[in-house]
Amino acid sequence: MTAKQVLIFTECNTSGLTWSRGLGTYQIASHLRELGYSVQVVDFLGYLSREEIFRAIDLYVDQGTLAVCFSISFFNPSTREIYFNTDDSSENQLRLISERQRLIEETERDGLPIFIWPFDLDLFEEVLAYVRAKSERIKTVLGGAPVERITLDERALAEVDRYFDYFVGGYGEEAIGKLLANLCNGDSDDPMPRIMYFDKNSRAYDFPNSRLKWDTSDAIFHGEVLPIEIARGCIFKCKFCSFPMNGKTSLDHIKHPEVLRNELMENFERFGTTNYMFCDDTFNDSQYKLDVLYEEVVAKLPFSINFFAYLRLDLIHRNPRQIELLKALGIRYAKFGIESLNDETIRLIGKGFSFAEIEETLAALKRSWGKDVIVDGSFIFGLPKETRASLYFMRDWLANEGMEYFHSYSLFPLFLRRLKPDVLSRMTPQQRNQLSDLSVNYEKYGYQFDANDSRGGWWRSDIGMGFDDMFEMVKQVYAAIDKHPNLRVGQHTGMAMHNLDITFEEVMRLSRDELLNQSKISERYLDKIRSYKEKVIGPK
Ligand code: B12
Ligand code: SF4
Repeated sequence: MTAKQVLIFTECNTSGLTWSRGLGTYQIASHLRELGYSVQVVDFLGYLSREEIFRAIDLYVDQGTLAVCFSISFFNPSTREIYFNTDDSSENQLRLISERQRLIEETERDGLPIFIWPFDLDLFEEVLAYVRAKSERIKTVLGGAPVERITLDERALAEVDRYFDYFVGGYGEEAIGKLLANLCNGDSDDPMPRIMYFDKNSRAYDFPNSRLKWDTSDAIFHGEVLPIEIARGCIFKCKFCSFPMNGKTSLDHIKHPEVLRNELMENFERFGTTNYMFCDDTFNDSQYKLDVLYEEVVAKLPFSINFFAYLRLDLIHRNPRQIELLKALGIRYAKFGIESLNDETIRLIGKGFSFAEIEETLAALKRSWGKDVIVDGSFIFGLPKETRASLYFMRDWLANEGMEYFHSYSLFPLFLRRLKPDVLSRMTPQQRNQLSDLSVNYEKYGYQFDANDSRGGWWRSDIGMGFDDMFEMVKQVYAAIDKHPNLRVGQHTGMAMHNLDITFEEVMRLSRDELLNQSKISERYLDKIRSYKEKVIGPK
């Protein structure tokens, strides 16, 4: 037993079909280990039975534990069901895997925010009581992407407030470091605030020199697809987007090339990893970053890498050299946040080009990338300045011509949060900073909410259409392309298929249905989860 222990429960990024580790959890764990804490991550929370959660607590929590944390960026609605299952038979577990996949798909396609408190709260109380029985001093901490949203929403906060001693919103290295130091020192004269937000002006955490060092206790599989950050933040500030480090200056927060080279080399040598999820909000937001990454990192590695990344298509249009450069870097799964096909809308939200230029750039990509890259298009139905005609046009174009360029789509109805003026006026500038311009000024953009509608995101706009109409269009596009021969298991899910030993060539060759029907995906997934559990919480 050491006196500086931390346990982090998390749920990896899962589409129900396959998984990849969520970067944020392990980034926090790696940072804390560097500070001298002994940290155990227990992942795949949604696949642990009640008995297994208690076993993990027995293994990793004792008198020396400072905090039990929950990292919830990728918690999903299906996490709930599994707790009540003690039946570990393959048949039952496979049923649960497909149930999980159905629930995730349904929730994502409903355009609901992905954060739905996944625990059965009675059980969660039992879990916390079990933790506290080990030592009254242990603190509980909630971290991860939805924390800002929860803490800014009175109703959401009220639901979970009593379970956590501390909430950390946004990038959390600085806050958790201070908090644990404070707990170690028993510093009751200088207590930490219960709710802490990331301060984007702070330079206390030296990101460019930081690296994510995986620990043996993380139980990384051989050849596992790993997440990595090349840079943090995004130089743009689109009207609908509220990522914590939007609008940064262009060369800020980029990791130094030798740090990246070392990270990639070490992952290769220890785990044989060559496949990555690039977690940058916009990977191609800086030409300098791409050039340095190629010249100083990738070209100097004794192996080549493959990766998934979020990209902006207008930047490729402005700088077509990126097409070949991205290919040389190793892009395999490209996800483009295009959002709209209506020129006025695109201009207003902050992605400045036209529909004609979109088509032109997609055609250029197709010519160059061909069968080497799987391309995903991400669109939002219902953004400002859309007209009825432009929305129907987008629906029809995506359902037909679009599939000549894309292998998959991520489609969403616009989700707007309704913020009451009194809540807004009570927010600190730091809290306001966590919101998109569209959520703060929705009236200015022509949206209204029904005062009696308790659901929060169900808006209507000045064109007489609302959230439900947008959701309907999303469903129509998905239904229209469901059997399209060009449809692939795309974006991050395609990349994560490598974790089930399915290669890029297979994902590219087989239509989505063929891949899902032929590859015994659930069985492969189940094998991996069992193997993870055995390594981290031991056999039954
Ligand atoms: C990269 C990324 C992905 C990658 C993840 C790759 C991987 N294996 O990690 C991929 C492409 C797979 C992905 C998929 C999805 N994503 Co995503 N993704 C992101 C993105 C752009 C960056 C996340 C990231 O890694 N950032 C870098 C790390 C360092 O930051 P971080 O994860 O936030 O971690 C920090 C803090 O959260 C905090 N923290 C985290 N854990 C803990 C724990 C403790 C104890 C503490 C103190 C602090 C702490 O400290 C960390 C380090 O600073 C974010 C947007 C954003 N900028 O946040 C969206 C985001 C996380 N994704 C989101 C969503 C919705 C999805 C999808 C559902 C989208 C979809 N429909 O397909 C899927 C998830 C599928 C699923 N069901 O699991 C949402 C999550 C919303 C939420 N949970 O409320 C976000 C916030 C985007 C958004 N729209 O708002 N995503
Ligand atoms: S939508 Fe994309 S490009 Fe725009 S601010 Fe957000 S991350 Fe940056």
